[in-house]
Amino acid sequence: MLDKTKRGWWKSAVFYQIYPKSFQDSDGDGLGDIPGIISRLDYLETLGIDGIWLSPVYASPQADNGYDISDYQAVWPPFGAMADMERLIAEAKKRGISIIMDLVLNHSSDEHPWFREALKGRDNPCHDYYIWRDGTPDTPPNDLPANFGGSAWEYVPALGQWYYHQFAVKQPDLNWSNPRLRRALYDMIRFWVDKGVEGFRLDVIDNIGKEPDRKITARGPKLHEYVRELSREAFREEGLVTVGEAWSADVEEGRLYSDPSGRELSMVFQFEHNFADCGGWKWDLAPLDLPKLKRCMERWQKGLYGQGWNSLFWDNHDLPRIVSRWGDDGRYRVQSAKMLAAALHGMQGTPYIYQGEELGMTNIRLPIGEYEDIETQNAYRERLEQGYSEEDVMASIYARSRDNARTPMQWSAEKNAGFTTGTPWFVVNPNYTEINAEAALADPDSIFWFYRKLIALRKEYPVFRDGDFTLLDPDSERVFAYTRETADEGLLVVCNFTGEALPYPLPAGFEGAGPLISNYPAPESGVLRPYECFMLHRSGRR
Ligand code: TEU
Repeated sequence: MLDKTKRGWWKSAVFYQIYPKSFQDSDGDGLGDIPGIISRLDYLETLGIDGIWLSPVYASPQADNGYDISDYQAVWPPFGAMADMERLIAEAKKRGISIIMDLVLNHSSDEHPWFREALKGRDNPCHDYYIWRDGTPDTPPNDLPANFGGSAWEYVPALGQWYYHQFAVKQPDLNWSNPRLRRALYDMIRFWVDKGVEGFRLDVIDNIGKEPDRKITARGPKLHEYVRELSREAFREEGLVTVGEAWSADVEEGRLYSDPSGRELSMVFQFEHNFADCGGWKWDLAPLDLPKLKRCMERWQKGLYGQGWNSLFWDNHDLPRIVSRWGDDGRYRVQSAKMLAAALHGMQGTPYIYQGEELGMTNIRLPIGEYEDIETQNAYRERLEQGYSEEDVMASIYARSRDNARTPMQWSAEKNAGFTTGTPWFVVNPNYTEINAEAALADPDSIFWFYRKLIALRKEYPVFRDGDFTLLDPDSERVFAYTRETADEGLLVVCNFTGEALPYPLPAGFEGAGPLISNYPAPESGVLRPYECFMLHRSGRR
């Protein structure tokens, strides 16, 4: 168990993300819930993780699966009661697992009492908690688009005003320039800290300083001032871990968020690597550009070394399944899932495992009517309007829809993958009969046990946390290899990103180094087999 009284304990930690709706149902209503999570804590303890990032469980009309909050201090009843949340925090703590809650501070639901009050009139004290501009129904204040399609402005006839929403119409943006609003948010955070929550993931934190009149959405001029105040006022405890989700962050911004002085957050959660297979935005498919991915990783590894802290992740609830994306979810599913895990977990940063990633869960393909996600549905309509063919649009959705990550967790080969005894809220991937936790636990060569070993290695060898990073053979389009070095240790990570066997001479300095982990039974000198990966470890600097 990690000693969480140690400063910066989260630098040696591995977190696991739970998307509550799809994790485990306990009462047969087809929706995952908090008692269901509690029943799976032993499984997570076996995996060896140190904390859970819990996607939102707050009261919500669920227009965006809980990222539209109508009461920050209540649990959505289908997920359970406040007492269940308290039990989850306590039961997790017993197993050395911290609960990290998801804080959506950029916007609320339009069903939040603040917004309902705001609608009552311009003089209402809550009116200024949101962002309003006067106008007539036919002309929005400007042409800023919402992330989920359409205009970012919505007209309210009774007020003769438009309100700003960066995401769905039902997610009005909060006005961070109002000090009373900020205070109300800090008080709400303290409520959860007092309940024993040990950290927070901050949803789209890069948007809170927006200035819509100047068309600045992310990285507004007051962003870091706000983050520092938030940190001072709400995150006072030394041990709290705080994670800033920032799609807009480059390395320089990453350093600000995660400045080791602690004046902002513990770490940044950024997405630059996620664009290594995109023509432009996420729907524009391109083959993986491995040299681009490696250069991106190198930039972050070097840029934050000693000057900040990064999150390491392939998957989350907004991204497709990595084994389907950059691995091979057919013949080499097991090998490639392990290879991708090794490539990521060898780097500096705090790794996040998204539920089912440790089983090698895969993407799905559905008729458009069966997708649940608001972003997917809106993108489908908009891309058709923009003139893309139906076939193109569906190819993008199969590859990139957020729903790829949101199918129920596959626990066993029983009905509905053991997720629910009722009717699941969202389709279960039919491959659950083969890919499931029960089968993985029973097979010593499974992806699950490989992840467990990676997590254990990070705790055993300080080089995982401290080593500096050197990218080997940057231009190779097939192999991702790097070293990590401290004064006392050397680590070599080699990953074949292809389904072909390749000649591969061992880089100098690692002859005779001990094997730590690999996805083939025994090494074969001079070649890398399809999706082969291995890590070698050496004591002492070369
Ligand atoms: O995501 C931030 C965000 O920018 C995403 O909406 C992103 O544009 C999209 O997922 C790319 O596919 C966070 C949450 O993680 C996401 O689930 C929420 O929908 C969003 O904020 C709004 O709260």
